[in-house]
Amino acid sequence: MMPLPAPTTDLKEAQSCLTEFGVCIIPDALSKDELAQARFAFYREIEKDQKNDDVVKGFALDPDELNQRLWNLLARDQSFVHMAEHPIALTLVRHVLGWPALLSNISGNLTVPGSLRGGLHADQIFVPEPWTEDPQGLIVAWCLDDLTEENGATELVPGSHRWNHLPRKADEDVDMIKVIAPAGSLVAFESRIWHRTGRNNSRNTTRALVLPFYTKPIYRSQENWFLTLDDKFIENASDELLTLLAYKSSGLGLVYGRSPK
Ligand SMILES: O=C(O)CCC(=O)C(=O)O
Repeated sequence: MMPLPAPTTDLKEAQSCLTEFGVCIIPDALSKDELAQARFAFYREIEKDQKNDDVVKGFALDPDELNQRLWNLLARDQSFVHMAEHPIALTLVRHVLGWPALLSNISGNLTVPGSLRGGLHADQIFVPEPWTEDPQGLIVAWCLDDLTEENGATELVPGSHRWNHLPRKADEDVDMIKVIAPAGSLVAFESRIWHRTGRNNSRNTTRALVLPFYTKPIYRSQENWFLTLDDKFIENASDELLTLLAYKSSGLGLVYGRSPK
């Protein structure tokens, strides 16, 4: 079985890891201050959603409602906007997908003691098989807490991008590796990689991940940005972010033949 690649802060090496293993791990991708702000905002939003009966509970890939998803992080705090357009993330996006690319979604996933493991899947679930040799998406997981042996670290199969198809069932029996990484790390994997949320066996440790998912520009986004973001947000967005949100576009998604912005 292919091991995980060694963590690296060298972006060229990280790109090679993505090509060879389908995954790369970059420690210290967030500064201490960035991590503290994002973590504070994440747990603040978790609390808010817990008090809000309108929030959708549960998610297709999750076996129960214990672990908690946080939707549309862009609208919740600037620290998540920063992650979506972070230069390291976009360097990897350009390497794997080319440019322009789209931000399909940016959500959070919190495992809590007792939450079970998620369903095995690959993220380009919307691409009909047979898949081509090039990935259609990239997930960039930002670790806001340490990912440990016990607290539900993401589990994945390095090299499974070469299999070029989805797992046939959510509980398929395959050897998986836990991604153990300190808070502040970035774990990126391309969309053909088989993976799942780990089971949180810890006594009292939660595990927060921020999960921006990017795709090639020919796919509809998971989040409907035109409805979920307000005008003020769009007025203040950078050109790169406007491209990622399909507000700056050519060929597709036009308004009377012009880019929306
Ligand atoms: O939270 C995790 O560890 C992985 C989440 C995941 O697999 C997903 O949302 O597609």
